[in-house]
Amino acid sequence: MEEVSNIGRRRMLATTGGVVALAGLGSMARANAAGTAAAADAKPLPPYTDWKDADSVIVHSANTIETKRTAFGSGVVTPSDRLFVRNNLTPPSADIMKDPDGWKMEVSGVKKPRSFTVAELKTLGLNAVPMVLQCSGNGRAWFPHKPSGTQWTVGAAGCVIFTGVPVQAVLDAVGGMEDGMVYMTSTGGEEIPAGIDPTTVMVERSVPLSAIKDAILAWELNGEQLPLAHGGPLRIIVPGYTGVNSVKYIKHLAFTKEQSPAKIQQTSYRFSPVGTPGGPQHDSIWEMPPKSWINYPSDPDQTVKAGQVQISGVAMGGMSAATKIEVSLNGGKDWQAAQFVGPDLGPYAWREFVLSAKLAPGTHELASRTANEAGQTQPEERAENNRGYVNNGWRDHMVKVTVA
Ligand SMILES: Nc1nc2c(c(=O)[nH]1)N[C@H]1C(S)=C(S)[C@@H](COP(=O)(O)O)O[C@H]1N2
Ligand SMILES: [Mo]
Repeated sequence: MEEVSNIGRRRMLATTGGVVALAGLGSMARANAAGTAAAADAKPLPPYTDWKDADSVIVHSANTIETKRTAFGSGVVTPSDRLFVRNNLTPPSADIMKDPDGWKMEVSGVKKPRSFTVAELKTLGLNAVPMVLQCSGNGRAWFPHKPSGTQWTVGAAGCVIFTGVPVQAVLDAVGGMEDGMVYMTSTGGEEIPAGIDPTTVMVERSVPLSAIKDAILAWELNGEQLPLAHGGPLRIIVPGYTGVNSVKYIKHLAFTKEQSPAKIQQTSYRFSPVGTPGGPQHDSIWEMPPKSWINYPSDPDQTVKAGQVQISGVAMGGMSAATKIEVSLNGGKDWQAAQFVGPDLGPYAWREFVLSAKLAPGTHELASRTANEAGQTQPEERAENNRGYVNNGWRDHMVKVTVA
């Protein structure tokens, strides 16, 4: 914890000093490369994630693991062993993965309430959804007021393919929902420690019923058994919404009149003014806005060779497809169209993009900005909010590169 907050302080100092862009990431990468002290501080992967590629991730804590900006790779799909991990509380025991098909989920707020095993769900329908999974706090490291929480830069996000049964097919199997319901509420399967008011810790999230349209209950990630770290045996996936709404190890799917009374619904994940704690009166963090960032070049310890450079990154549209992508070579003064490359995996996936540009020796501030089919654009500045959610400002995501 101490180490994280020190990095946070360094990052903030660098930012107020006017070195925007990669200042934070740079100090962290340099600290790791330079000091044996920092290297000794590098945390090991926690056991439930020991299959991850250690070189591709930053372990912030046992429950928060970030993909390095340089490790997204050049394929549109983020490899599972590089995908970020985020748990709000200790994940369930690995024992729940011994018989994944036997995992049970209760369904309520419907005409014929009942429970389903994963094996039963597998008979009801099948769909695969390529989508960006992104933590609400991705980009928090750049908020100048230093909100509490993990200091993610870009790596609490990945584009992955989840496979499972459409929620609508499950609803059809139980005769539809009861009248008057307003939310779909999912409960995580973590064990709540005895003696604690469950609402203060349980992961239970409500989303509007419109989210049902493309939601699935997933048992597969990138074509393989959904691992415990990512919510196996069963997880709800709400495409286009921030990560917290895709509840892992789901044990209860309810259609409800009210939002969950859990703290994680009522006061956390709320868009409140800086200095004001979140509450039910503030907007819930649900739908994601459009966002893009450059992944290459982005390594502050790497000098780029002068000449033709393939500037590349990812662009997501949020609730609709990313349809436009522009890159600036001079800190946002001038913009030019970049090209989408690689497969288009649908509205919820990100697109890779490239701009081939000639870079002269010196330092360059490279930025990208996107827009989606619905006409929403990626803004220059982050939208300030108390807990540092949904940062999509292109200025924060800009990279400063040295070309020699
Ligand atoms: N049951 C449960 N579901 C959860 C969480 C959790 O702590 N418990 N964390 C949420 C948050 S905040 C995020 S960003 C995503 C992260 O998904 P991942 O760990 O598969 O990357 O899971 C969400 N679903
Ligand atoms: Mo998150």
